[in-house]
Amino acid sequence: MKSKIITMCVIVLLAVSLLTIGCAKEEEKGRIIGIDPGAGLMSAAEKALEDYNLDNMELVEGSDATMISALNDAIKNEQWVVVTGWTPHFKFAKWDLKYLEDPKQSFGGEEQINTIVRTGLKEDMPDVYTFLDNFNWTLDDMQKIQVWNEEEGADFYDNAKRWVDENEDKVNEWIKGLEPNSGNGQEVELVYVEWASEIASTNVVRAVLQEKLGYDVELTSVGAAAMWQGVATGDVDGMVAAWLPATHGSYLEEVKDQVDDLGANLHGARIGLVVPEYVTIDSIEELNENAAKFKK
Ligand code: PBE
Repeated sequence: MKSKIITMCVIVLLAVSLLTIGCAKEEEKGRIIGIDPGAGLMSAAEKALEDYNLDNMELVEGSDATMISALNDAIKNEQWVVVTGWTPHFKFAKWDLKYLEDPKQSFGGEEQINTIVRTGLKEDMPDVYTFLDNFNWTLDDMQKIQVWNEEEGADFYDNAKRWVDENEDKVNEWIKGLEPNSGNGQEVELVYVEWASEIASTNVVRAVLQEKLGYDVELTSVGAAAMWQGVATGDVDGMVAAWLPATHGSYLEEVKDQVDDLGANLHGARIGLVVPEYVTIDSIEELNENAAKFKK
């Protein structure tokens, strides 16, 4: 009887200590600081974990804002940190950062950002359609507003109006041939996700529609899946935030027959894993063996 009890105790003790070791191991994984789970970038990062067998690393969910605050904290203390990142983004203007090389192309190659509108917009609001079809700008344009948006107390819409004022030639190209202020306060509904890049672009489009063409724009911020669904069902008029071909490729695939794809509004975008310059690895392949340096 006694020996049975002892054996039981030993088994229980062993089980508990094995569990503890297991949990501790989990906690010891290096962290890739991610963003919102609906972002295409997060699926690509999950794919990278598999493609490169990054067993010692884990992907942490958050948002653009929490990713930036983790990056900020690490840089202040010169600690190693790796985040899911993209271009255009103000973080590249603010800090010295680099993309980790991605020889397996888990994050795809060069991306473009497309404008997608609901079917029927062309007939219902031809001027809005024409402007959205014409809207296109550069990496520098978009990054510039993002930097303004980062300033203390910044107002995104004021900054968009400022950009529109300072870039008259470009804006006039987008609205060439359209009657100024002919929108008569008609409502246009745009949808976006609160990524720094899309806050910038969507507010610029809103500024042109309101200040130049006389429409009343309602902006709704949602998750990536709802953004695509909103346009596909016709609940909203459109969005300027479709990262393609890879990042939102699966979202487009689902609804491609239900939306009107107006093509690129920006070329040369990119997604990947980003580290501060002082982090002395260059490739995603090196993350696993250095996982311990990317702990919390
Ligand atoms: N992003 C910014 C988005 C698209 C725009 C790269 C975070 C994404 O991953 O879905």
